[in-house]
Amino acid sequence: MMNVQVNQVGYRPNDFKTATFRIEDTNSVSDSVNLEKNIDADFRVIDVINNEVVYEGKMTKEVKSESCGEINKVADFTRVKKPGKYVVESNSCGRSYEFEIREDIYNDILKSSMKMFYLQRCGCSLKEQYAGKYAHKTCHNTKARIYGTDEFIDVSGAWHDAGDYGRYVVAAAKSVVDLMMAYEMYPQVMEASFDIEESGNGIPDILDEVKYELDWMLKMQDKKTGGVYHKVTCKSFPGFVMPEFETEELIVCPISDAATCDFIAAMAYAYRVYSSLSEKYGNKAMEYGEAANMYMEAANRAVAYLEKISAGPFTNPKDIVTGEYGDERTIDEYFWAYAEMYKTTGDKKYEEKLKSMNLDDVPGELGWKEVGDYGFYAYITAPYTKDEELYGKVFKRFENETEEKLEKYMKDPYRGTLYDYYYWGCNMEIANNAMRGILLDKIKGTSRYESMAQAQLHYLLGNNPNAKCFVTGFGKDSPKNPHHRPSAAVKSAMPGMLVGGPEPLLLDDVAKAKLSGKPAAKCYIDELDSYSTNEITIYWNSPLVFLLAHMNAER
Ligand code: G3I
Ligand code: 9MR
Ligand code: ZN
Repeated sequence: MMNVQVNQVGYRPNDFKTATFRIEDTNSVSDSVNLEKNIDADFRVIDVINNEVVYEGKMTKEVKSESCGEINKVADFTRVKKPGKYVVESNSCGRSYEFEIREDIYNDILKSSMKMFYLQRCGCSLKEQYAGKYAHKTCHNTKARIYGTDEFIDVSGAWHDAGDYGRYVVAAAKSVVDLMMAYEMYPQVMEASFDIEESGNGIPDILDEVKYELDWMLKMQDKKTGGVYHKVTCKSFPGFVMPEFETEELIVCPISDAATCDFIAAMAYAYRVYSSLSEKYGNKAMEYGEAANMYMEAANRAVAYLEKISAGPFTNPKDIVTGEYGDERTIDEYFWAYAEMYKTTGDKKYEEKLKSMNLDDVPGELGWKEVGDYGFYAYITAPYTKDEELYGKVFKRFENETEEKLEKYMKDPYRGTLYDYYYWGCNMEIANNAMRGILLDKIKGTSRYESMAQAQLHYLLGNNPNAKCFVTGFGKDSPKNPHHRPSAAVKSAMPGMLVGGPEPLLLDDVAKAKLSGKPAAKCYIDELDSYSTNEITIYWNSPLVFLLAHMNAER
């Protein structure tokens, strides 16, 4: 393995840039034989085209990282700004991969990570013109049985969740909201086409893509009660086939609180975005305005449901083994739902509901399971008068959580924000932490978290202890065998997908067999069957899109 890690894709000229040198691998004798401790104090950046040293600098002191099982030094080369091709090197660690500095370095990866959503579309056929080798016939378009009944409903549409073909409401909610946030914060960047069927219709592709998911979510709402079904999948996972070959009966699982709350949050959010489009894009946007009204009505009906009924937390019915997305504690989902309703309507009744919750019981996070930070952000940015006490508390929570990440960032030699907290899908946490910093900076008008945010992208794209660019199809060494059925079926990794990353609990057979004894941050393996480390999901890509939009914005 290389001993010098950088962002393998590269940097924009004005980005913060650091490289991480592995001075010693405390976990493996064989990897550290030629590394004499303390030899390196200096590093160089070399222009590989002219073979010229363009920068020399001093590394930091040694940093010991338990979770990586390494002793590292960090080299800052932010001052190298000239577009070109470079490597970073030191006497004893050798060279990094070659990387580029270029103004538009993140254009392709942003497009590709956005195109991923189109390629995950369900309930339609994907044409070769847009999908290349991932084209497929119409999938999952038969009516689905409502669990335990003889009633069948149409729930076609959505994006396939992940490496499997399930469609889950809580996962959908996070994804659409991240993408809408990216569009709202970086409209110029996110108006770019990513070459889908709707391209050229005068409306940004991202809005058509998100609408595809939102319109499916509408179908997941029970017409009678307004409650929202948790998920639709078959009873179990299929083999590694293209989606149209998963033909078992589709089953809609029961309504849950979490799905209903997340649905409200996403729909209330979508109303704000889609109702205002005709101001920007004129008559072309008429039908989006009509959709917006449907989203708002749907949100209201779901609120009415929650006011009458509590469906409680979801657990898989006994004969269904697909992703559970279970959650015992849903106070954060309630907080998010009512905060978005408040932000959209200004109706004080929603603020009253927020005030009645004990904030200490509301977990933060920007996940599928813990969603409090979305609620905090919505309340903080709601354009209405706010209860001073509640506002103060919410703001503190959001700020404290971001500060905790900043501390971890400063301690971690790879400049990630996990430090010692690695779990299934933790690459999402990396992207989320960048997002949280960016949002807080925006609220406060500061740039305190900017270097942390940028470093999270550099981590994901190669500056990490696994020396991997975790996005398929990019960088010098990216996953070739993601746990993703279409990729496996056509024997080629679909590009633009962020894999989950290290999971030290070793939760699949490959991980158990091949990762045992590794330090936490290195419990990752690029094998098809390692679903706990090498799967992909829509809600890991969505914060990546947000971060890439930020990186591409005018700076
Ligand atoms: O909530 C706890 C937290 O309190 C604790 O600190 C942390 C540390 O281990 O764990 C947290 O729970 C984790 C949970 O995700 C929430 O992040 C569990 O350990 C972890 O095992 C669980 O993994 C989930 C996995 O399904 C298994 O349930 C992933 O987040 C989730 O992304 C994944 O989702 C699957 C779907 O079920 C099916 N489709 C594919 C998708 C991706 O693998
Ligand atoms: O492919 C499934 C993946 O999407 C899930 O995240 C994972 C955990 O629920 O399960 C995968 O399916 C495997 C199943 O759990 C066990 N048998 C092998 C399946 C494919 O590897
Ligand atoms: Zn499908």
